[in-house]
Amino acid sequence: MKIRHFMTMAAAASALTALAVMPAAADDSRLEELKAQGFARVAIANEPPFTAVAADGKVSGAAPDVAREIFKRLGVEDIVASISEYGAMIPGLQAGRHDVITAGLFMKPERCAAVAYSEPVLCDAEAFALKKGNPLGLKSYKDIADNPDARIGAPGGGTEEKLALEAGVPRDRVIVVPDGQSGLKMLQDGRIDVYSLPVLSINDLVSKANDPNVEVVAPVEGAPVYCDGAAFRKGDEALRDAFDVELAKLKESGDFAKIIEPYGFSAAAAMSTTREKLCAAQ
Ligand code: 6CS
Repeated sequence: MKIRHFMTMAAAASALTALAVMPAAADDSRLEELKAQGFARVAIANEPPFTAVAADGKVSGAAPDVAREIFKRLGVEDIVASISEYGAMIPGLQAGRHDVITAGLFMKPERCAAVAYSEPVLCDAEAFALKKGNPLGLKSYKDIADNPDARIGAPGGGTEEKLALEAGVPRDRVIVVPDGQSGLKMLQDGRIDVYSLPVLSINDLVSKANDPNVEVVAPVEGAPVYCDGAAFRKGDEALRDAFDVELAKLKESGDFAKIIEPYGFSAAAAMSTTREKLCAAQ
């Protein structure tokens, strides 16, 4: 075998060996698709301060603002939001109607099984909006279950609906409410006795309502503090991982706090926990 030929064979063998041990390049095809698309389609609920859509269509809120900044750093120019009920967000993501959910969709084991969450972004406890003086003495979801007259309003497919049902509130006393304004109106009209959302959402709603007959109970006794993450489709883990790299840089640099704390969220709360812990919590 001529030396030259031998070297070629040897070179080919060593190249094949090198390829065999080289980690497969992360599949960044989805990110390349979004870059080419020029925007990421995000699902939101329009529940300030987590997410908000102004009369002129401008999208804001802590979750979209974090996502917009991260996607920009990834080379995806902008985000385009569509409003969805919480219960429809994951099916919409799985059906390809959204590229990511950035809505304060709290991490819970059953959701963690259905989507690929980023690391934590927004954390909050739960709250009640109810009649001034809290005439039924409602401080927990169990209090609502124990009072046969108490009706609770909560988002369809949302965490508060699930907490009420798990506390034993019968289905016919858990009223699905599409949005904050409807929930407030139903409370004011006496069609529900308590409306439940996360603390910052209830505080935003009640402070804007400026109604002396409505008061807030927060935090709801016995209810956990939840954190959301950006929720990606299973299979888009490479895109999620790229998002997480930029999220970690944002947290490290202090820019994360600059985005979310003016909305009332705590950067320290999100940075004190992890997706692994939140997805494992029972
Ligand atoms: O993740 C959820 O289900 C809850 N998250 C927010 C931000 N509002 C209500 C909803 O039920």
